[in-house]
Amino acid sequence: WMTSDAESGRNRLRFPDCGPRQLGFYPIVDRVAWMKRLLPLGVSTIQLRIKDLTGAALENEIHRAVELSKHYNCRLFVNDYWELALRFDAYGVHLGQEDLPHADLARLCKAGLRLGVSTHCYYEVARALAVHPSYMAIGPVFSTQTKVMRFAPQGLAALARWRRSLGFPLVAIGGIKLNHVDRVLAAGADSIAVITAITEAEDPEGAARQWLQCFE
Ligand code: TZP
Ligand code: MG
Repeated sequence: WMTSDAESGRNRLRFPDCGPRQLGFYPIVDRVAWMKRLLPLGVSTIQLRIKDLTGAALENEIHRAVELSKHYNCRLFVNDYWELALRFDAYGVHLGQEDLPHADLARLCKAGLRLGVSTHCYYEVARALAVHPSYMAIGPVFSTQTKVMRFAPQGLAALARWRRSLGFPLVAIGGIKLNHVDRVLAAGADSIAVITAITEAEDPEGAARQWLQCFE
C-alpha cells in the first residue's frame, strides 16, 4: 500500500486499482432502495452518496449497502463517510477535495479500500495526484443542476486534455445524458458517473439498461 519514490526515497501512498473490469457505467444514488433496483440489472460500479442522514439511520444504510454490493459483486464507493466504509468493509470510498484533509488516507489505503477523488480544475488534479487514487472524477463536464458548482463546466476538450496527461482511470461526471455517451467515451473517459440521468428518469430501470448497453 506504500510505494517508495525512487528519487526522494520517501514512501508514498498508492491506492489499489479497481481490477481488470472497467468501471464503466457508474450511477450515484442516495439509498439502498436504489441499489436494489439497479444491481440486479448488472450495474457493477455504484456510489452511495448520502447527504441527509445521520446517526443510526446513516450507519444502517451504509451497512446494508455494503452487504448488498457484496451479494451482487458490485464495486460500491461510499461517498464522504470513510470511517463507516472502513468499518463495514466497503469496496471503496469517494472523497471530495474538502474531505481529503480530514480522512485517514493511510488507514484506508492500508486496509485495501479503493479511493476515488473529485477534481474540478488543474489545482485539484494536482492535489489528487499526490495520493495516487484508484480513479479521478473529472467534472462537471457539462452544466448540472444536481449540485451547486463553484466551477464552470470543463467540456469535452478539457476531458480529452486530461486523458492525454493522466494515466489514471477517469470518471466523467456532471450533466451527462445518454446522448452524450459516445462523445464522452471518445474524449477518453473510462467511466461515466450520473445522478439525474437515472434517478429522474421516467423509467430508471429502462434507462439503466440503455446505459449498460453503451458500455458493452
Ligand atoms: N460532482 C460533480 S457534478 C455532480 C457531482 C456530484 C452532479 C452530477 O449529477 P448529474 O445529475 O449527473 O448532473
Ligand atoms: Mg464529500
